[in-house]
Amino acid sequence: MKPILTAFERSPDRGRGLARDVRVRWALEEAGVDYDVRLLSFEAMKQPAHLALHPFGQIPTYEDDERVLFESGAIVLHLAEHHPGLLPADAAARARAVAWLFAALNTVEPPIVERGMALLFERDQPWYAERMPMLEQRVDMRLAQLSARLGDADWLDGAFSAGDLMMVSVLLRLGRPGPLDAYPNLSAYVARGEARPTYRRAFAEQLAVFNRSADPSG
Ligand code: GTB
Repeated sequence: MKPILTAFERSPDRGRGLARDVRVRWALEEAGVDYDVRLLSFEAMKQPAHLALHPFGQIPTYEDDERVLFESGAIVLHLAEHHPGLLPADAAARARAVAWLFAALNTVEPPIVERGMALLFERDQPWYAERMPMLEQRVDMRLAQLSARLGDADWLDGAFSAGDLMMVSVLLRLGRPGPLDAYPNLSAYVARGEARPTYRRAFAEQLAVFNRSADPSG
């Protein structure tokens, strides 16, 4: 059986590639694994059939002959561990690549999500104007640190790895124009990730899903 990924039937980002199935699609493309997609409405995500796969009723999930996984980080790590190309062979370098994957998810993504949620859902709140500079500053602090570490390297630690795949995916959530513009090396880093044919295929696949949902006759 081909692995099955779950994704939004109609992504609220309107095909901008920001939902977390895209990072898994990208990892599948990097791994050279052909896959099927089960598309879900918000309602279907909360039904028992999907809750059996994902305790929080979200996408993405990943199923193959032997396992069902949820959490985009766990899925990407699983793919990276079982296919060549996303983790270095050397044990110490491998551990560092995994550390970058966790850093993307646990250190860099949370302030980015917090800022994104405020921009989307809190604009009408009386405290929005007061809170926003703090959220921007938290994102900027991480970008400054990441920029200093990346320097003029192409990738975070040697060759492209699952850590870069996840970091680029997370940074893409900032949108452009946006906070990345102050960091030319990070902007170039994200552009390098996006330029990979594997990312382009992953992006195109999710966009095709959105376009079909917007025009089911087309
Ligand atoms: N920690 C989990 C993981 O990494 O897999 C988080 C999974 C998650 O947040 N899934 C979201 C979801 O299923 C979709 S990706 N939400 C539905 C729900 O919780 O009921 C998050 C997302 C959603 C929308 C946009 N957007 O429109 O721009 C971007 C990202």
